[in-house]
Amino acid sequence: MQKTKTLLITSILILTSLFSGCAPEKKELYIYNWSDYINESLVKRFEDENNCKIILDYFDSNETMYAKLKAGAAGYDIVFPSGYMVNVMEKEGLLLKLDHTKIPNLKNLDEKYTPFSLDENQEVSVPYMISNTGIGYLKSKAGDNFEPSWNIFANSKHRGRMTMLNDMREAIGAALKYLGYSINTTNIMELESAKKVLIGWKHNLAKFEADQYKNGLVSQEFYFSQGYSGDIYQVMSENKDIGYAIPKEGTTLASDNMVILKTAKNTELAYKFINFMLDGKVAAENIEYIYYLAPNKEAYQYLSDEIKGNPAILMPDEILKKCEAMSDLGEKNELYSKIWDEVKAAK
Ligand code: SPD
Repeated sequence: MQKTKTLLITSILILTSLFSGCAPEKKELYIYNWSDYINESLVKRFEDENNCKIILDYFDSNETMYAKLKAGAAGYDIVFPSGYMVNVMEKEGLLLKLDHTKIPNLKNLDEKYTPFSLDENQEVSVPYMISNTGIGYLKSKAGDNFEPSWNIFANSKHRGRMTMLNDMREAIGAALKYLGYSINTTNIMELESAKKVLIGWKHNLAKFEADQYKNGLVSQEFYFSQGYSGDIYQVMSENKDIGYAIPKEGTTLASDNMVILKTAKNTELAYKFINFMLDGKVAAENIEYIYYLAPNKEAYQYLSDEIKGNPAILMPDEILKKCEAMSDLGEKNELYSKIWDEVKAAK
């Protein structure tokens, strides 16, 4: 009788603790990424396989993300900066030095693209996606003889119907490319010329914006938008009139990367997540969904013909030659910030 009573009390205690919130809580992983930059079914799969919860937060430029972290935003485990921003964050001591034994799928990385990441040996970052920047446009507005050039933004006929990225390196970079200069120049004369061009273009823009512009193309509010390759391809199925082109003057190439912050609370889970994203099949599913290129040799065999034949994703050499990767300009970065402030303030 005593035994039955003890068993009953123990069972009641177990049940009470389960329903009173004492059950072990799920581990959490906080990820800070660009918007529309991950296949969320993969996030769900990782959560299920690892019995954890992923909390996603989004940014629209490297500078916004960096400013938020510097202003004290804590709690993120994994962040997705572009190559030049990895350098900046590394110099500031924000990044965890990576233990490669915890990321065996690093072997899948495609060495053709790893130099673009600027951290070629993955000391603090792992390449995630390669993208280029171009012009998303409405074919019906561009006409049959459209010759893609950054100078489309000088065309006052489309005033108020065009946007450029709210991203200082991308917007100034477009003006520099138009003038035939490097997107990494620190030459004051070249930067001043680019500023004048960009202010001229600004008069015809609806706005500088880096997130919703693609929906403006779908709704036909915007006719021409400077945009990221995959973002434009993501919305093409919603409006067949949308095209994407790389301007004849050339453009920027970005390698966005996964990093673990030194302040991360759950580094083990962060390593697991990075390794998961580097799995060949997972990377292929991600590419198919977001239309960017994961530089992953194992993934290519699983890609559809549509993706394989898309020159904005698996870029042929003649397109790659037109692209330039952004460097970290160190203290000279200030030159760009100053020009960007002047462009923003210009009437
Ligand atoms: N929606 C995701 C866009 C990310 C593209 N890469 C950003 C590169 C910035 N130079």
